[in-house]
Amino acid sequence: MGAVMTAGLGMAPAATAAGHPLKKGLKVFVVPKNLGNSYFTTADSVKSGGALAALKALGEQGQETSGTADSPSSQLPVIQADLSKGANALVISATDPTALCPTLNAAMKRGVVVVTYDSDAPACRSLFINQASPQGIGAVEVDILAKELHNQGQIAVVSASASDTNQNTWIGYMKTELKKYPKMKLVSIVYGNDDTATSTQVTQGLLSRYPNLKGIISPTTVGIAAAAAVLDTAKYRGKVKLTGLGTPDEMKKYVADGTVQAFALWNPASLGYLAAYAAVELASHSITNAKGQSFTAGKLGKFTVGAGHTVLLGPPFVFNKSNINKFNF
Ligand code: RAM
Repeated sequence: MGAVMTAGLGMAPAATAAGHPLKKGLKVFVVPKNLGNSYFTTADSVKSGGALAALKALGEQGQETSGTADSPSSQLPVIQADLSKGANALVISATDPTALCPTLNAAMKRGVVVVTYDSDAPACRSLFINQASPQGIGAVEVDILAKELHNQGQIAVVSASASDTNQNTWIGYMKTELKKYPKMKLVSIVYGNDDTATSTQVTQGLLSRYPNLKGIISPTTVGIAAAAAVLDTAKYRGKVKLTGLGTPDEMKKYVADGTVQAFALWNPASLGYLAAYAAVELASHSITNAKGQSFTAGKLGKFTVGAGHTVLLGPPFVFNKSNINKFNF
């Protein structure tokens, strides 16, 4: 991978002392789309070196909270409960670009810091910590599939929920990238709601509705693992190609047996760690959310706020059988 910091997977530069006086003891709630998704467990937990590890190292009171479903109706009451517990900062993967905004904007007016990570709510946060460029994420998935399909055939998308900001943004860029491949036809987009059973059902539905389907892109770690399990049979293995965004641990088996050749992701723990640092920097008034502001995120090194009040982790990384066994998350 070289020395380039590939979405947090490469060698991190040594920590540099930024010298900002960061506040300690802040109540910081980390709110993934939902609980029970191993991607977010890695992004958030102390054990993996995610958001709660950064908060612990900084001397903050960090806690992960969310609902059980990937939906604003499940996530919003938890955010409201966090606020009533006196949250100083929230780090949120938004299940909807706007539904959380009345609550989050009211909280920001009272001085609560809101940082989004993974999935954005642009109208109601100070900073978005973006895992990788959305154009890059959309394009890499289409390009992997195009190569495997020799640029032709019917394809479909198995997404997360219909309201998730991140998947919808990436699907938009997939459509742009597909213009390069006029013989590849996107016939359907279905939603598994980041729930394994639903993702399994919608994948099976696609296969029965489109007997000529040649490829599936699933830009969600839950969706791709469920779709891979469906395709891992003699009937479909290698015949219906699958790519998207997955965790190496959940995909190793399917790469080993040929159900999947390649897929992409970033380091979720680095994403959570960076988001936690950004939230503490803002809550300590060490930085503002203005373009050009910079801060040191511990072991990950220095980051600078870019256009649209976003901080970028790095480019996505492509996993395949030659490298997947080097990763454990
Ligand atoms: C799932 C979630 C998450 C997304 C990853 C790729 O775990 O939908 O938001 O970033 O997939």
